[in-house]
Amino acid sequence: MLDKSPTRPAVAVPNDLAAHWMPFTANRAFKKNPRLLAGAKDMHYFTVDGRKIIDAAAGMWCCNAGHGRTQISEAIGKQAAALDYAPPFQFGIPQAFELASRIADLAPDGLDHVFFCNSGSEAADTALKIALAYHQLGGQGTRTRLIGRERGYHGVGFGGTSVGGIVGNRKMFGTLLAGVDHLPHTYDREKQAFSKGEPDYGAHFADELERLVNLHGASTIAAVIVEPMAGSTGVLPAPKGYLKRLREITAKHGILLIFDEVITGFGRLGFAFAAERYGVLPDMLTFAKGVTNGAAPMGGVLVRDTIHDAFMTGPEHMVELTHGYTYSAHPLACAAGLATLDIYRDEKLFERANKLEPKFAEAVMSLRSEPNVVDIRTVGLTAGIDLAPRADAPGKRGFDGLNSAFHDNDLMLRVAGDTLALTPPLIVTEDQIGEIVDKVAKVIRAVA
Ligand code: PXG
Repeated sequence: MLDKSPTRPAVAVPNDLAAHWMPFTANRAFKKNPRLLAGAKDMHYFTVDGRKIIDAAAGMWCCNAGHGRTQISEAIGKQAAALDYAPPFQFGIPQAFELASRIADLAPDGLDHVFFCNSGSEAADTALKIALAYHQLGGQGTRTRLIGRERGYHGVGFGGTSVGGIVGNRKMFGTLLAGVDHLPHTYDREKQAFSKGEPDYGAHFADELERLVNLHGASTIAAVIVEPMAGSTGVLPAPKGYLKRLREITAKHGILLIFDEVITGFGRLGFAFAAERYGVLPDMLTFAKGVTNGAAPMGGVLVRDTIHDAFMTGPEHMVELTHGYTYSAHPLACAAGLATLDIYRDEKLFERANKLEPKFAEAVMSLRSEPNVVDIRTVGLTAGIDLAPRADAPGKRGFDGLNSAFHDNDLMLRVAGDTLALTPPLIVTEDQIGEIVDKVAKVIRAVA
């Protein structure tokens, strides 16, 4: 029962979990056996009952500089005291311009403009809308079709859900956007199992775009959106040469290419953005999560000059893009973002991730002989470990792994179905990688 008593005393632990309908959570199971967090510092979370949990998930792919960074919390506090909120439509704050310039500096040359929003979902929808509007402005208004990819995740807005390729996220929500199609995903276990980094096999999956062009006609297609490394569906790195080929085909047909770098941005693959790792320049690039180290909600879209400039025509008193959010470039998020980028720069965290990649890959690959492990993929400071599903209940072994990790092994990891995902903060040490891998081995045995 929901306790609405006004006299209820403030307590550290809630006495009723009913009111909060939790997102992407097995609510009933959680509320029977909660995983409640009270604090965090560096590589660890603290539970409400005082246990110290090593964070192998960077929160949820967010906290690349680790937790409790005072530089960030102080910047947020100062900003809240100085200017709590400013309207982002027709007004601006200096910090928003500074942050946009610094993000553009980190991005490959050509991606020079930033449109801010508050999440990865909003970033995906924003990029898709910019693509449609751009083609309309250029006299190519027939280009309305959007292409995503199977096993892709672009958040939960109607746009992102439509181009997304996860059946469980799509099937309850009706017809979604019209005129969307999907590339095949790039995973083939038989040919790619236990690959470190980008698998050798699979560049040809990009050629499927030619098939969609032949089917629909290039003049109907606005944009293709892909994650350079599919994160949510279990860490699927792009095969070698795949993204280059996708770039060639999109360019040939006048189709915009959008990289969703909500996970891969800000160092996860050892570079500021995966676009740099792969030497491929997309037309737009979405980011979120790591931009503020998770300390304040923020997302955004990096946009190529040619696209941005196409909007900067018409009467100067007119709004060029009728899109934006009340909290676009929120002062607290901008302050958090600036402090976060300082830390990434001063501690050279992207380079650190790059250097640690081979050691991380080797350590995680040592799990291949553990029970039920059918594949392991690693790239950057990220790994996906596929466990064979229980015959009667797909996803149960993974879910049991999440619980075993948290309750019995003082470990936080991500789970996607029966895949365990590791994506620790980039401050992780080699010893801590060893500790995480040891704990994961115990979890895998516990759910055998
Ligand atoms: N794009 C990508 C590539 C993402 O990974 C989003 C968009 C949406 O971001 P927001 O901020 O709207 O949630 C994401 C989010 C997981 C997991 O366990 C991954 C995400 C979210 C929740 C869980 O893999 N990614």
